[in-house]
Amino acid sequence: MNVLLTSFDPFGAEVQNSSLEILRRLPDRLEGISLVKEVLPTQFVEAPRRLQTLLREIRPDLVLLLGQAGGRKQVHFERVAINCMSARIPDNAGYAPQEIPVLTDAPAAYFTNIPLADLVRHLQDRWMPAAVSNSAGTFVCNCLFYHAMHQIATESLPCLCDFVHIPYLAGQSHVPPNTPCLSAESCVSTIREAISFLARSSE
Ligand code: PCA
Repeated sequence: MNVLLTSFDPFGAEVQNSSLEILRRLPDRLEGISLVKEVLPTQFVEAPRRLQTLLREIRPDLVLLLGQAGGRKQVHFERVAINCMSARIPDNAGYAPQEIPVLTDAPAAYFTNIPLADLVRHLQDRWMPAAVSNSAGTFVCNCLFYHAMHQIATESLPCLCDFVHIPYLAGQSHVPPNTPCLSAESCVSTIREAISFLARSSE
């Protein structure tokens, strides 16, 4: 079984990205499963381009795309990727699309193909800080998620895929006061358990 995990580099005025911190703390092997870890640039054009190549080369059975969502309180497993880009700030290439589709002549949205509710219930039963999110936003994370689901659909790839938003981490630099955050340890445990659960569910 092959698992691909991606994270993003810091963006905007930030010097850290919680998704990158979590990716670094995850092992290369987990219960006999090999984890391929890749850091993608926070760029609308370049990140999906790199992911497209990775999906073709690695042919993963499971892809978890990790990104930071500062201000959220839990690890959020995203339900849906929408065909819209609208950036509040420029990406790391200076590009800030406004109200344009990710792809023309493509569906309005794609749902994740993981067993979302079962996964989140499983994690919550173990007191892990997990929840379903119904919006991945309209910035680079949603764009990457949309491209991944579109490729899986159009190339009929046998691959489970979801986007996971990680809150700020305790001790992360430049976090505004009174902003929710989680410990890196609890985020890592949540992602590890999610990988184990999804690996079992895809057998
Ligand atoms: N979070 C941003 C893009 C990169 C990241 O880590 C987002 O939620 O779109």
